Amino acid sequence: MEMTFRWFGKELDTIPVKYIAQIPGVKGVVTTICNKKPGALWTREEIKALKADVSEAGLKISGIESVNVHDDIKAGTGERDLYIENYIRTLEALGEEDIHMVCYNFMPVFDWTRTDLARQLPDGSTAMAYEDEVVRSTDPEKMFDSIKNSANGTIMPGWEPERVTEIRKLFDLYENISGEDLFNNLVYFVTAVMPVCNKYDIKMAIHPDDPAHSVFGLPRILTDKKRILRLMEAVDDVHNGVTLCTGALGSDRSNDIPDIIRSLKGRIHFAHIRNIKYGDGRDFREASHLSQDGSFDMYEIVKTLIDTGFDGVVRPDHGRMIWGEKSIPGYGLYDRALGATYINGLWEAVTKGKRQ
Ligand SMILES: [Mn+2]
Repeated sequence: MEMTFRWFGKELDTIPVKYIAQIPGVKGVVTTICNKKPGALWTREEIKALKADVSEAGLKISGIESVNVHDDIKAGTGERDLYIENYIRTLEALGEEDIHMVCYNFMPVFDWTRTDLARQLPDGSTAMAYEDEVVRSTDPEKMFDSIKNSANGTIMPGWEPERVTEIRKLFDLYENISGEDLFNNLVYFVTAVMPVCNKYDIKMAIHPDDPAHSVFGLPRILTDKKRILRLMEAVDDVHNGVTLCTGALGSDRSNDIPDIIRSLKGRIHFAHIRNIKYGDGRDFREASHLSQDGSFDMYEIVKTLIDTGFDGVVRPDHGRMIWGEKSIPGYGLYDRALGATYINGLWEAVTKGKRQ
């Protein structure tokens, strides 16, 4: 297991990368070229510069989160082959620079959705939350506004304010796209990138949909075990793998995460480990990583990853905002560092327990 931390690069992130190097057990970062538009080509020079920023702190790039997929690929328009060609050339550049894991998602329009970026908790910390009723009673443009206004002055990756002008156009693009179309477009994309992934041993790790159900009427295709396995079988190559995001999958409370981990044995290349606390219906809020603070059995999740031989990249996922920190919501230093330390503790305990 390689414990890592997500870092949004020196221009966007509030956290200096050298602070990340001080978290016990963290060996690398998962990062991206900030301000890179989906579909744009990444050059080797840009990747080299990113690597230099990270290695200055004594860390390595353990993977890319994310190389975003252009909506023309997701919607399967006539332009998609052009953007797929750029994606292949970007993977080639990453492979040449010795980077072997790429996280991406196939969610239309939005990367992820929350209705509250700073829900006040009884101990004075704040956490992101999702309320289904709010999504049902608002529209996507209002959503952009409210996110912009509550992001602590930071730019939320995936919710860049300039995207709001494209929103209507994007919704039109998906108007006649069914879940089945979206799935077929995903298979088309994955099939097209497999040769370059095989050549450079790049493990593609698709992030499940967050939350694990449709928002604003948009199709969702990676929400449960059956649907993820369908993708694994459609392109049966180890380089076609998954980011096991406990929070995203767990947002549907009928998902049994240890069971999903077991069924994806050998195909999980990246693990996002975090905890959420269920409210009514589909509502939830994010919690500290600790089992007792949320709805998941974190020991069981870590144990199942170890039992199934998982040996990939791990990172703590979203944290609360604590100790007065102001950062990109979900991506502060302190609570995620506590999460990394807790996960490392679970990992050591399970591993040593197995030896006895
Ligand atoms: Mn995640």
